[in-house]
Amino acid sequence: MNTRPYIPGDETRIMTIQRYIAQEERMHPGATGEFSTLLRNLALAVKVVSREVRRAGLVDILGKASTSNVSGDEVKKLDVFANDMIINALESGGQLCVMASEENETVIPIPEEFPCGGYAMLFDPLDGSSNIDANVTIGTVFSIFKRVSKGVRGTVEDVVQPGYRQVAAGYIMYGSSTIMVFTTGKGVQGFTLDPTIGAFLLSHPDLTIPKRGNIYSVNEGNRQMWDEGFRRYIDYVQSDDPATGRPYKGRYVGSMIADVHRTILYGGVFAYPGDTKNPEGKLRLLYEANPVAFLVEQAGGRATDGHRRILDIEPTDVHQRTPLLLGSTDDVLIAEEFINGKR
Ligand code: P6P
Repeated sequence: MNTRPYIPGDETRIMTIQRYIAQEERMHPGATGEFSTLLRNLALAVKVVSREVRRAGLVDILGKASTSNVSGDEVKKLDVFANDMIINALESGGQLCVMASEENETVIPIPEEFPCGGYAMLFDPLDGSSNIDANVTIGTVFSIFKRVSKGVRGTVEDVVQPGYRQVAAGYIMYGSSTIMVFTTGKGVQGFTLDPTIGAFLLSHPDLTIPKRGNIYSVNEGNRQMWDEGFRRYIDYVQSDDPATGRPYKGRYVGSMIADVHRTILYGGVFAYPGDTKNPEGKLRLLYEANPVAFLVEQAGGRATDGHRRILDIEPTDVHQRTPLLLGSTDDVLIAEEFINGKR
């Protein structure tokens, strides 16, 4: 398969996301094309979201939508636009039986007038939205399961599934460029949007996370509320030991997708641990931790809650939270040793 990345100047060797998905599909004789159509429709929806994010400062789409979501977070107009855009682009395609979104308290049924498909999708339409007005990188996160319910329409059972059952997951990061990074269980591919032709082009084939890095990424403002073991881990990465690349660099954007993307590219660790105020941490299991955990594992890294694999957690609620520790395998294992009192 031609996986040579798009090389600026070599305009003849581009691999678009459509071609990539079609090639993948041809490698699966039983493929129905349903999944490929779903990813293509999602790619279209996020291209529109990217356009709105890029011009948000120019049109009156910033500011508050004077509503708040199930988490009680202030919802900004761009969140609402992204949520509606994705729902409208995907509900009529016939690939999904149900959706769930961070912005919706209950699951989003497929309207009666549209066919019910074989997949369920969860998404956070605009993760990091508190950074929108500051023009800081934000992102869309998605997680896709095969349908498990047997009725006429999809149900909450189709979205409340453990992460190891995901068939695909990914994020679209609206940063200095718009990049769509996703996995279907066969490695991690990154596609960069070329706005001059409106196509996502393969730019990061087979993304692989370094076995160990020298960057740690956590909100140190929560230090006083951390468990003792995690506090000692941060002391460890901040102490001087050139042989192990310490002290590590501290990098924290406050938009999970930006911090996770950097961690996949450069290595190290990203963490949002539980603390005395939020024992389950802040991040959502189903549409934040699960998709990034699937990606990080597919890139050769590790993702746990400090004690068990994120993808093995059996969920009970669409909006449940989980502590999250992910990144280079060696770094996450060392952090777990501190958390579990072995160091
Ligand atoms: P804090 C953004 O609001 C978000 O959900 C994630 O994208 C990000 O990693 C986290 O919250 C940041 O939380 O408490 O550090 O501001």
